[in-house]
Amino acid sequence: MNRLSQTTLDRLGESIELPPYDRALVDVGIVHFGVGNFHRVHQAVYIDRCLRDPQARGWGICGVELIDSEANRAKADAYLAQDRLFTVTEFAPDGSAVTHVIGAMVDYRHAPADAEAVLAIMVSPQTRIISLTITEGGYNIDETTGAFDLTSPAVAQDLAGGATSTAFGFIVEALRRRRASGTGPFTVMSCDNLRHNGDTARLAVVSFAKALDDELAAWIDTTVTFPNSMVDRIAPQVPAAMRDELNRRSGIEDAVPAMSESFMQWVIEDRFAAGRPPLDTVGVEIRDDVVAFEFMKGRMLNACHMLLSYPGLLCGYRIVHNAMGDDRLRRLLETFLDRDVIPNLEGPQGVSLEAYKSAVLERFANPAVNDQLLRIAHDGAAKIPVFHSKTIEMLMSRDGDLRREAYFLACFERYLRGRDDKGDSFPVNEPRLTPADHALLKSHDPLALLRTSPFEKLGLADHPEFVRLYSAAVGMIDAEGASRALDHLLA
Ligand code: CS2
Repeated sequence: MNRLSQTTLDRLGESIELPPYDRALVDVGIVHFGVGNFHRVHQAVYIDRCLRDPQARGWGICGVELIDSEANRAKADAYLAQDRLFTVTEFAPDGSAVTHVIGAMVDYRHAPADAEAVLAIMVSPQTRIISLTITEGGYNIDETTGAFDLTSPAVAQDLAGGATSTAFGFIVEALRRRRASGTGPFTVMSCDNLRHNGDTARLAVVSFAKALDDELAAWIDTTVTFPNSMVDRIAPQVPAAMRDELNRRSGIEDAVPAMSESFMQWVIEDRFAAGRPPLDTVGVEIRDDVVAFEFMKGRMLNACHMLLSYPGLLCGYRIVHNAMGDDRLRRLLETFLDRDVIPNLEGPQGVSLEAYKSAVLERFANPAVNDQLLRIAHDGAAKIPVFHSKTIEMLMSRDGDLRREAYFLACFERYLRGRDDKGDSFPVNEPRLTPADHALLKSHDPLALLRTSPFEKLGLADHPEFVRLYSAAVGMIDAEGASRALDHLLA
């Protein structure tokens, strides 16, 4: 097996797609925070394609990881040892797979060890975009007030001095220096899967700056741009066994291989303060109506992912396509889309929601991707309100059929106990739930979940019909299991 590095590239097998450009000629134009699987199979792949255009060689990526953990230090060492190259293996629904070596990341910094160097790169006039995949919770927005939370420990620490443990600290300090030196603004491009990701990034960055310097905040607000975007590609986790399997398949020894489905999509507003790579030439859709795409994806794809994961886990499944192979779960998703979502959703112009639905279900059923239900289930208390609240709200206001949403939340409540119908256990990871929420969940209140902080504002506990359906679903799951409860729901 060939160890991945710049010097071994010409020895890799013929079936491997290599970067067809000279990486030595590529300069950093984008500093990216959060080099996780999703970034590597999405933005990095699109930029890799852009770099084939000789005019676009100024758009290489400098990856930055903020969190100081052993895993991240190991990752930094791995990237260094393999010249910041990594493989992405894409699996099509027919089982065929292609491995690409992605060359777009030409620099990589582990911020805790290298903060000044990161700032120096961000301040360079060559750097024109700062992009982010720092997760939904990473924007530090207080769910109740909708405001940026200045009191969270990392933010408070950055505000107190140094400003180099959060992305906001780095961005605002870099902008302060750029303004002082007359270098001018850059674009802040969020690639996280949240509603109005650009507006959210603006809120976070401008609020952080305001807490330090009003004038700087006003300058940022008027000169920096924050395009909204819809990003989409399923990127499963890569546990050690899968890593070995990917390497065996490619014949390349990559310490950090990534994998994905073959599908990918990126729709973004054309708001770039200092230019952009030729994204439109590599399949990125540049449009003004990004919000319509966000809603479609969130309420259909992500909502269905969640709707598959909790009932699926309780029924004993762990892998997405296996759960999709259960005709009842597939029907649950289809009925949910047909009856609860599509009639209450306006899609983007020129896009058929029916076709989108079929594509989503086909993607979930792709047996080569092996995506994990637990990956999707993770942080449900934060994600469910984002992806399901609009549908619930609309069903409530139109006297719609709330049975599927009630069953879904009942399954989520039972999932929190970490045991499936057969008594097998699984890990539960819910960082959004507070100690008070956990105390409530342990109480004897049958509607405890509906009263926890993430769900409270949906008003579910005050809706008699929802309460009736939810209580019945919980009772049925307790008595006969989630699988039998699903039979009843579909009958
Ligand atoms: C998943 C997403 O974590 C989740 O909730 O639904 O990660 C999903 O795979 C991506 O949004 C696909 O683009």
